[in-house]
Order: sequence, then structure tokens, then C-alpha cells
Amino acid sequence: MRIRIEETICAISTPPGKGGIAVIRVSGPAALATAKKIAPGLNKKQIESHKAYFCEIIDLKNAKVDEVLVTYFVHGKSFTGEEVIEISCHGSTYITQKILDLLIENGCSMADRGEFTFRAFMNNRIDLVQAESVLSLIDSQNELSAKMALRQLDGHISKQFLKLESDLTWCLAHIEASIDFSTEGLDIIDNSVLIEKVKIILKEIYQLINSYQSGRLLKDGVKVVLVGEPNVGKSSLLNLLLQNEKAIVTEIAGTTRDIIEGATVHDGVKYLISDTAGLRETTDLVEKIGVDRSRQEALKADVLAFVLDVNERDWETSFALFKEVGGSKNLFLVNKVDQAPEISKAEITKKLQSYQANINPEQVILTSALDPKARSSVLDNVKTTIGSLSYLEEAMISSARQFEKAKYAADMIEVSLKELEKNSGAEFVAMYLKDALVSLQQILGHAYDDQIMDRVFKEFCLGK
Ligand SMILES: Nc1nc2c(ncn2[C@@H]2O[C@H](COP(=O)(O)OP(=O)(O)OP(=O)(O)O)[C@@H](O)[C@H]2O)c(=O)[nH]1
Ligand SMILES: [Mg+2]
Repeated sequence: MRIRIEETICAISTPPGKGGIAVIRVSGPAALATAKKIAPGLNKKQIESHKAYFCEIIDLKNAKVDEVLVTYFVHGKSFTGEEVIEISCHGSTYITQKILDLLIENGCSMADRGEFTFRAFMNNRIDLVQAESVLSLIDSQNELSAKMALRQLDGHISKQFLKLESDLTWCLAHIEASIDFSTEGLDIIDNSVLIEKVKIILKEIYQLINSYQSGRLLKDGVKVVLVGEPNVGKSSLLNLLLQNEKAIVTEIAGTTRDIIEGATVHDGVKYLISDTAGLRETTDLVEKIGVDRSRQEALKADVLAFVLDVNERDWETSFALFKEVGGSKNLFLVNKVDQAPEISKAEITKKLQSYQANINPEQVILTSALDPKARSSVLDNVKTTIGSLSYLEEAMISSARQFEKAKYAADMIEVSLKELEKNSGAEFVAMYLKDALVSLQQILGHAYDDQIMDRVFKEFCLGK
């Protein structure tokens, strides 16, 4: 990410294509002056911050380009912290591009991806965790992921990392004081006090680290893979879950040859559902490749849904195949129950347990792809299987970067704790704690380098 704070940048902030209106954003020291050049009517008005002004955009030949609303944000009171102008124009691709060209002809530079948010970070308006949450918020496609991103944006997680940084700094300062007695104003504290303090820090870091699994699932979606023998109704269930006839369904065993994926939202959570080729031994080359792909796909599942046909009397083969792909979180969807209305869940569970003793009743769902109610019953059970998706009240991290940095900090603190407990030299302890502290500082951006900046901002879209 280029640092060029003295330049005024501009970009179209609304999605490409035509729309009712489009918004062009301008940020930097010459934002208002440039707006006045392309919209001379502004010169006649007393411009106040956070107010919108109706005016005409004029091109270099003095011809009218559009009638627009210009909103002005004074330096220090905008998202970027700089002087900002937002031009709301008619959403024609020609008009938006023309206004952007005029801004550039009048001295503005085209913004890089995420540069507005980057400037907000550089001007201390937000920290890196909040910058990442802006991206998550833009990407969010369901209620819970949007709520989680908003909570991160309002500084909920940042506060926790800040506290950890400050607690760790306190420990480090006291350890360093014992190395260098000249450090003024710090008492040498007992090892046991430090050990207790470090243990508390570790506990708090682990809470954040452990929230990543749920945070990631809320942000990216829960991956559910449907596997089973041919003809049991996997594709029919996929169509039911997606509420869309996405996969071909026939009575011919071996219909699905490839992975078919789709996303759906239920009760605020996003699910990514995959239908796979029926598992069986086959000499058909294409089907064989399909079956291999099913096995690969099963490995990627957050929840593996084994589909069985209730009409089958023998599930021996199915279970032999499941053992090959078995994940840690499994559900058993016993399908086509419309064809066996007399059967009870207790009976089915008992039968399943005869193949695999550790199956518990919560993992067993009787389904019929013909019954629309089966959709919520399957997805509710997936949510329960995942377990922690409703713990939005707690602070959650959802960025792999934050997770890796927190994990590294925890590892380093673990090492320093061992050294402390062994009563090793303070230099050793301090060395590891310093490493941990830098890693924590990198999370919020109190320490950063180009690599970190690129990782955070490269995924942003233009105009944000
Ligand atoms: N009565 C009834 N029929 C079903 C149900 N689910 C699927 N079927 C029928 O079972 C047959 C196979 O369904 P598919 O969804 O293609 O099965 P699949 O598991 O995807 O099969 P492959 O792609 O070959 O592995 C079709 O004729 C479906 O209409 C169900 O719940 N009840
Ligand atoms: Mg199929």
C-alpha cells in the first residue's frame, strides 16, 4: 500500500454498472477545492461539514455533465480523517466515469483498493482489526456475520487486544526492571506474581483464539457435505436445502458425477452445501473420478451429512464407506421416510448404533426430500452440531491473520511461562515476551510492515 497522504484520491464507491445513483468519493487535502473546480456553483455557497449541496458538474468545455448532490466532511470529521467529498450522481456508467475523469484531470489520483480505509488507519481513525471488520461487513451476506463485523468495527475486539497488549507490556516492564535496576519507578515484583499475571493473559488470549472457529464459520459459512451411496437422495436433499433445483435428480444410480455446490441462509447463518457423487466401487472412469472427488470434498466439511435410504435393510456397505471418509462432526440423514411412515426415530437410531455404537440420537435426522419441513430440521441440526454459533455475545475473531498472530503470541507466552516457572534468567523470559508483544501489536497495527498492510488491504474493493 502506497503512503501518499499529501495526494487527494478519488474512486467510484458504488458497484460497477448502472443504478439509480452512484457515489464518487474524494479524500485528501484538495478534496473541496477540486470539487469546486468541477462544480463551480459550490463557490457561491457557504459550505459546512456534513451537509449536502445540490449543484451541477461542468466539463472542461463548460458543458453540463450531471446534476448532483455534493456532501462535505471537514478534515478530522470524516471516515478517513481527511477532508472528504462525496458526489452522489445519476448512476449511469458514462456519467460516473466522466466525473471521475474530471476529478483526475483536476489533480486527483485514482485510489488503490482499500485506500480510503488504509488512510483511516494511517490517520488513527481505526485500527487494523477495525479495518478488517469493514471488509467483513461489506462481504457479509447474513445477519449474524453482519452483526459480528459491526461488533468488531465498534472496537469490541480491539479493546480486548489492547488490554492484552497493556498487560503484557506491564509484565515485560517489570521483568526488564529486574535486568536493569536503573529503570526508575518500577518495583521488582515476585516471580509468583508475574506467573499468575502471565497465566491470566494466556487464558484471555486462548478465549479469543478459540472464538476463531465460530467466527470463521459465521463469516464464511458452514460447509455441509452430503455423502452416501448412489440413489439415496443426496441431490434431492441439496435441492431442498438450497430451495432451488440445482442438481439433476433421476432414479438412475450414479446420476451425480461431480461436486455441486450452493449457498443458503437459514436463521441468520450461511451454509455452503455440497452434493457429491454416490460412493461405490465402479469401473466407469468418469464415475470413479467423481467418487474420488466426493472423498476429497468430505475432508473439507465442517459437518459431514451421511445420507441413507430408509428402505435399505442393510447399511453395512454404507458404513464401510463412511468409515473411509468420516469427519469429526457427523450427521446421519435417513432419507425417504415418506416411504416408511411407520418407522420411528428410536428404531432407526438403534439400527444405526448396530453399525457404529457411538452414534447418539441428536445425530440422527429422519428426512424426506419431498417434505419442505425437512430443510429447517436439517439446518437446525447442523447448527446444533457446530455448537457455538450462537455465542455472538462474546468477542469473536474471524480473520485468519488475527488468529495466526494471536496463536503465535500465545505460543511465545507459553514458552516464557515455562522459563519463568523454571526460574530461568530474566533475559530469556523477556526475549519471548517481547516476541509475543510484537505479535499482539501487529494485530491492531501498532506494529506493522508492508506484508501486513498488503494482507489486510489487498482484498478490499475500489472506493472503500
Ligand atoms: N419418495 C422419495 N423419493 C426420493 C426422496 N429423495 C430422493 N428420492 C428419489 O430417489 C431417486 C434418487 O434421488 P437422487 O437425489 O438423484 O439421489 P442421489 O443420492 O443424488 O443419487 P446419485 O446422484 O446417483 O448418487 C430419485 O428418483 C428421487 O426422486 C425422498 O425423500 N422420498
Ligand atoms: Mg445425485
